[in-house]
Amino acid sequence: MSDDNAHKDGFSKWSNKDGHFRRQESSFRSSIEKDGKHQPEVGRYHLVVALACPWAHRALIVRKLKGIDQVPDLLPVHVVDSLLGDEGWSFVPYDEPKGLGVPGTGNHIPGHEDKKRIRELYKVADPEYSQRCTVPVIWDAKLNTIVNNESSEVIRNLNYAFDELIPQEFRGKTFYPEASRSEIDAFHEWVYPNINNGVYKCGFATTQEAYESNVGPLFDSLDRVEKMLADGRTYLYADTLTEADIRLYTTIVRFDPVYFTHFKCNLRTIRDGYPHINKWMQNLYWNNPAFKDTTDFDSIKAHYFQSHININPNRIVPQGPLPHILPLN
Ligand SMILES: N[C@@H](CCC(=O)N[C@@H](CS)C(=O)NCC(=O)O)C(=O)O
Repeated sequence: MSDDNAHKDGFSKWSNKDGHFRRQESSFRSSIEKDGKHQPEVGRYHLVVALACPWAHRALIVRKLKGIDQVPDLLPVHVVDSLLGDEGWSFVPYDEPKGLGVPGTGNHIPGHEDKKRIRELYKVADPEYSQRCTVPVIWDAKLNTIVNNESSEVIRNLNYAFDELIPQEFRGKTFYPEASRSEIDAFHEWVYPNINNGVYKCGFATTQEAYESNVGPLFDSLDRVEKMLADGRTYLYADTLTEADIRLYTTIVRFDPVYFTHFKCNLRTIRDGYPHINKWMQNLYWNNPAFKDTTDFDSIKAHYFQSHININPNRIVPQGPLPHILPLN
């Protein structure tokens, strides 16, 4: 375990001695590919997510956009409980499938019905593993191991991993188009640290200095995205949906319901302060089921407000903002 993650469990221990939150490096970095260790196959792979988690949410969106959800047993989803406790994420029965292909009773990976927590699965994959046990996870049931637990790589892999097994219309479809790669990569360079992870750096800061040094760059970066979208474009790049949209969406859709209050990201809301970002988000949510069907506001709110007891000791989940996302007009 690196110094950055010296504290194993408990959200009160998420920050370093200097009060700054630092996210750990993901450990499992393989991919599903033909002729590789993890070959594409029906009935072999599983996706473990928390509906609240913005990183796991990326994978759920791409799974649906690629039509992977349309092939039974190609990549079934296992949803963990919304509460992240001291022991990490737990597997619990989840009775509302929400169009995710989630089994109605129980959520365990076949063969691992005895596992109560995600950390037990990580131990199967690597008995020496001692870092935080995060979602998303792509699980290989044949080799009994984790293929990948880094969302940015999972979503790239899903672009092509199952292309021979999914319906024809989805084959070859990519959210990382060759012609826009340098622009998309450059976008991630400032959006990941300042926005995607930036909200966490504000929320998990344990000193005034740490908070203040992150809240400015967060809103400066939102201002920058707002300017990009001011020409009325539907998508960030190339007139088409790319991973830049997907990765930004999962943070923005959580912003007003959670980050604004819970993480103290409260200089402006998206709905009142960023009309172009708001419109871009509304369009994705209301016009594309891959976004709407995978966005579970109840789970999102329950997770953040109830799990981080150092931030919200009484675990009260606020009712608003209502509606959680404004209708398109
Ligand atoms: N870099 C990872 C980050 C994933 C991550 O941090 N997930 C959080 C949930 S939002 C998690 O599972 N945390 C569990 C824990 O810290 O115990 C990715 O993008 O996949």
